[in-house]
Amino acid sequence: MGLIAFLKDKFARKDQKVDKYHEGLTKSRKNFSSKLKKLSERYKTVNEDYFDELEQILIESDVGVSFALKTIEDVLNESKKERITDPQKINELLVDTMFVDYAKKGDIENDVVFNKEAPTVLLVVGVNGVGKTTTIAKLAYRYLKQNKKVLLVAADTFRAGAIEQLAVWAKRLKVEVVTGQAKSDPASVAYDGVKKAKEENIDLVIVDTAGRLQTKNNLMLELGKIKRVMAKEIEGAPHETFLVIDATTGQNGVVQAKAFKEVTDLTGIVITKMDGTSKGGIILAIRDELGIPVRFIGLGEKMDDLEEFDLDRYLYSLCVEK
Ligand SMILES: Nc1nc2c(ncn2[C@@H]2O[C@H](COP(=O)(O)OP(=O)(O)OP(=O)(O)O)[C@@H](O)[C@H]2O)c(=O)[nH]1
Ligand SMILES: [Mg+2]
Repeated sequence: MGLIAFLKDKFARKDQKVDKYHEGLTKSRKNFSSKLKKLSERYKTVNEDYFDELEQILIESDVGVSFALKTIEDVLNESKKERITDPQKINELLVDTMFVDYAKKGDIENDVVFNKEAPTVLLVVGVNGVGKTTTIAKLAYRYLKQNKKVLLVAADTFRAGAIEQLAVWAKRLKVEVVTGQAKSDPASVAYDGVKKAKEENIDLVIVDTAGRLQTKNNLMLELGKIKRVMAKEIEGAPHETFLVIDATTGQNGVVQAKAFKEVTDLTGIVITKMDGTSKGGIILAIRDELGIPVRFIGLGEKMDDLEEFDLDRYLYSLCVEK
């Protein structure tokens, strides 16, 4: 059974919740699967032009040029081998080829793994305005629902209003937040946060940081300091470092991820604003070029608009009209 048939079968079952993904990825689906369909309707059998157009559709959905070229080459070889010339079959082969590598890996656990002995510390980084603070609120909401004790730390002392923004979320979520003075050293706020977490048996500490352009060296180095002071208080902290990327920035997100990866150990990526982009292929580009797992995706501005990344749900939502 091809992958699309498998996914249709899987998500036809009522217990498989896919609605939020499907809705959030509407723009991406329209861009990708509708274009594939239109293309297959214009050709009776495939030829070189067909593959060129297919490649263009892939690139336009932001899977990254190298991933697009590699995929098309694989599809071309496979279609020759199997003597497939029917455009619709080629499209199915394309989807299979794009995803078979990832699908083979099986279900990957993206949830935060909690320490048993000490608080788990999660540091959230990224460039300006990508959705770090909102994602933190969403993550806090998620783990509060699982009865975890959560503490927020406002280590963005740089942007006016940032502390207040996190404090407003904290109030709404009914969790405590550790803050410092505006313009004070973010590392010292981070230190106060983990110290308090240790004293109060907190399960999860989420540390918000200022948006920083990957080209600003001093700000990038500041992340190292924040990490060092936290590790002094809790062994191995931060246990998770999530880079937040705005899906609407397209390939620039890959550039950001590469730069952050150079200066700090990232354990995961959160892709936000998937609901606002037609270029949902960015997830594949990130996975292909960086090898860092996409752990969560943001599908809106509300507290519950965060979903664990799940390959099957993603593929289904990108490729299948219900
Ligand atoms: N549609 C949509 N909007 C989002 C999502 N995540 C965040 N936003 C919006 O993006 C804007 C910026 O979000 P913030 O959380 O303040 O971003 P930030 O990275 O903390 O910004 P700085 O602290 O200034 O660097 C806000 O208007 C959010 O509501 C998402 O998944 N979907
Ligand atoms: Mg922020």
